[in-house]
Amino acid sequence: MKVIWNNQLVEREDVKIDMEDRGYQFADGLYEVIRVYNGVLFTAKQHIERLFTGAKKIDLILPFTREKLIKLLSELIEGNQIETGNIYLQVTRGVSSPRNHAYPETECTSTVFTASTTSVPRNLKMMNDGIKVITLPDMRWLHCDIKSISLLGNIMAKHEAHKKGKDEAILYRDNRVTECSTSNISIIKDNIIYTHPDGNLILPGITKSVLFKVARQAGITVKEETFTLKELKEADEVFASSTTMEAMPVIEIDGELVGGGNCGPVVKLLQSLYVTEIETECGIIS
Ligand code: DCS
Repeated sequence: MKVIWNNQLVEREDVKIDMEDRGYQFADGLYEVIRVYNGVLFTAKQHIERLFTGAKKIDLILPFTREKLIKLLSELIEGNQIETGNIYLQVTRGVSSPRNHAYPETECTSTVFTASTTSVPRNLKMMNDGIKVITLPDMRWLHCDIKSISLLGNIMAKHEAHKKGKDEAILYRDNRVTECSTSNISIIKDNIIYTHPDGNLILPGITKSVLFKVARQAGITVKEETFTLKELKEADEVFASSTTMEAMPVIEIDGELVGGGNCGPVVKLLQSLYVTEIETECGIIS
């Protein structure tokens, strides 16, 4: 399998990362997951913009321009012949030896950039049947807007859900729902979509931004306002959203059914509007 390592397409076995890489030692780095449909990157510009915004927030100097990155990722898709799948990319701050929490002055940094692909079909069954979730206190840090590779808080929440035989964990702070361990969360009440506003407590998801754009175009009101756990459980419909999940109906929360345990009409509509967006950018998928 081909991967990108520091702006070169190489065989995966040829990658060498220093054991003192700050990504390995401190999780000092950023990542993105970008979806590929028909061999074409979907919403790549938005993902790359979020990466550049995150890099600015943590003084990370990215080793490429936006244009160069798109070119490299396209070569990677081509190299691995990916039709429907994901690109995972990450950039770390590189080596600072000996180990030292403080990062070096910007001029001395040597970032490490890697990217790989996986072929993953759209999970149509799950998008139709929906997922079951639990709720948990949001124990993560207060810079959730940064797509950091430091994901211990997220993986602990996801693992808790899996231990209970569920698919995802919805997180809350002070009784207000923030997001899920690997996705954003929105509810629908009386045909209005509610979701936590962007800010430092959630990741500004690209998928939700696409979904809200098409929802508003279709005349659906979207309110970027917080909602409580009680409002979550009393919602008409609930959906998680992410690059890999698209608009994913939530049909059970903490053992209680949502919307009678079926994907509701608003989420169904959002799913089909999302497919139209994909097809506009990447060609026909259905
Ligand atoms: N919130 C969290 C905590 C996430 O990890 C993700 C995506 C999202 C929201 C949704 O963001 P996008 O709509 O931009 O994907 N998580 C990625 C991940 O780690 N795997 O797949 C998607």
